[in-house]
Amino acid sequence: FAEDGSRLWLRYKPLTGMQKEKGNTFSSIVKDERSATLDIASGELSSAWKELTGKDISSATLQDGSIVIGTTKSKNIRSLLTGKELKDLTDDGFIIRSVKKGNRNYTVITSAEERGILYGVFHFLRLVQTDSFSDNLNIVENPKYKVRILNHWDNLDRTIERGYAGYSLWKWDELPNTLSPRYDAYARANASIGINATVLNNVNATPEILTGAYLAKVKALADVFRPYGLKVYLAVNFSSPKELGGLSDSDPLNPAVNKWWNNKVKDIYKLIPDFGGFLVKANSEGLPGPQDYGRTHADGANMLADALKPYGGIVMWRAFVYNPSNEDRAKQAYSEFTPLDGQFRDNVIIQIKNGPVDFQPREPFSPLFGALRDTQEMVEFQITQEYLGFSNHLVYLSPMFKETLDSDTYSDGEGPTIAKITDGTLRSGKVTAISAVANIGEDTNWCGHHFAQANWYAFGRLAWNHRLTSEQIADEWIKMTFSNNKDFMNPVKDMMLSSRETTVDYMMPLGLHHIFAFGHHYGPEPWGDVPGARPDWMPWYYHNADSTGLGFDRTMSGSNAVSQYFPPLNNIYNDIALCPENLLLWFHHVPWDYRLKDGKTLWDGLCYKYDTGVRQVRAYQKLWDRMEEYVDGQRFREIQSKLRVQARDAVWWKDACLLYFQTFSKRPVPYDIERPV
Ligand code: GCW
Repeated sequence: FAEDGSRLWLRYKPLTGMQKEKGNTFSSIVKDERSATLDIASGELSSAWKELTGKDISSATLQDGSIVIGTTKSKNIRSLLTGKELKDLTDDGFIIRSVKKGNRNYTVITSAEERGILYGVFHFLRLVQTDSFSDNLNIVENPKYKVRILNHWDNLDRTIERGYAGYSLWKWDELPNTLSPRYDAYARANASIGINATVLNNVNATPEILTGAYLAKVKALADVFRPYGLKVYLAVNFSSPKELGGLSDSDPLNPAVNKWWNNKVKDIYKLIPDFGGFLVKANSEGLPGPQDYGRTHADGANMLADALKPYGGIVMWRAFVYNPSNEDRAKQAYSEFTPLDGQFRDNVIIQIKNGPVDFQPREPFSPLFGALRDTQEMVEFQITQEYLGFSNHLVYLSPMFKETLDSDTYSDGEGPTIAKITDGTLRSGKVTAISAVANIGEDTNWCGHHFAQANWYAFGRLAWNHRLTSEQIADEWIKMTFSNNKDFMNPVKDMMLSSRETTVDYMMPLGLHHIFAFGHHYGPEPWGDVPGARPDWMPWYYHNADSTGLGFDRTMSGSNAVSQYFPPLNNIYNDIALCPENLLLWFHHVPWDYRLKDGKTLWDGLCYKYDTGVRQVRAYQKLWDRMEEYVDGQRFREIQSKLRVQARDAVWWKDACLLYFQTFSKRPVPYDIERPV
């Protein structure tokens, strides 16, 4: 086995004992349809089986022990499963079933769509990898979201905005003629976790991506990805008609602009008949958009949607908009988008970051979720750890993703969680989607940190089924990626599951946010101030430390951001006694002597939180040191050295933040925590 992490979770360790005996009962892979996707599915099965059991099962004869794969139209499948059984399938869903016919046993893997067969095959292999397969399987799985999409913030010069795993995988200069083997490997990894869509380029998009030369490169990638069920989407710059087409403007109500987009879209579909659509960041952080011409987000999105409509394409229009103004940044997206509710076409979906500010270690959910009643909404998560220690810190993000998905918005009384609002359970949208900013780059291990692979994995698994628990996902991932030895599994799982809270503790506990160093967002800089710069990019804007206390007053007597939440949340967040303590400083400016629930003052509580974070990382180091015997040397050492960096950084965060805030609190650090130096 490669020890460099390049194989991700797709490791097929030789089976032993009972498992091996079970593995040996599978005898051949049978399919009666022909396609590139089916070839990938059967190829994966046979090469996996070779590694798992040493046995060649590539023969295609139908016999006892055959694995029969095919779409629901396949003759074999029709002879083994009834039409009624197949009716349970939707979209890319699959059935894996052990079927007895005569005195033969078969394992059937089927789906209405070809790509669903791939998902079924990978699911089946996952069962084998995690010790949970048998000859008595009866599984029906349908995905919760139709579009499960990665957003790459990859620039055309191969740098990646907020990317910490090397340069972009896309070698634009070599495309379309030379195809890196990693394009296949990337598509295969996504297929293994059900991801079926990808935006190749940065949302801070350059018009150049829509030139003929680049579209030919995009087509080459789309051709590689297609058999893996992975559809290509592009981020587009709203000014493209003007910048690229030489038009006098890019006004969405200008017929010449409409025509330009219609032609461009037509050209794209000529090259890529299954092209997915556009992702747009408009009128945000200096990017152009419809407001430049006095038009609305709906005008802009609808123009693109109309161009894409005849081909089945969609527009993912981002709600990440804010400007320097007197209005609290956390309120702006809601203020801008709620008046437009109901005005978007049915192939537009509004892509909303999980929180109202920007991927902070902890934010409340964005109040836009549930507030747009007649507009389709999707979540944007960030897998790349822009605000979570880059690829140096071990932070398992599934608990954070689930915190958002499981949040009750109370949009219609109790119950409408963000998962239910976005997956079509409560609102019957045509499009359902979920997205995340990728953490993937050219690094051999794909993600920079071996444990960061778990976050790519977790996003895919949750996009498929958001009901999975973070623990289940960690469990699968550890078994597949490292070992299923309990003495390794259990402690490592505990470390993963607590790691996000640990990071919140040593970076920004109690609802603190955005006190990062300006620009790169790696370390702490709560004191940061750039004279003349935008206030909403300065840490003091968010922490508001002064001699009376700490935190952003978003109550009714402050910015009143609380009013954007449905009752009872607005009242809960507004009331310092009811506000969840982990969001206290998000919603309140709290006196230094305010008593927290455990009786400590705010100042002391803050000190202990930072200290807990540091202690936890040190505990992770000790825990990992004990794991040497279960892991290959290379990954063991690389993780060990990353944990060393994380521990150093945690101390840095604690010392920097406490020393700085102490200049306002003027209180001593409690005697039993490590003194800041
Ligand atoms: O938080 C900001 C990031 C930018 C990013 C932006 C966005 C792609 O710091 O790098 O730009 O969010 O999401 O558009």
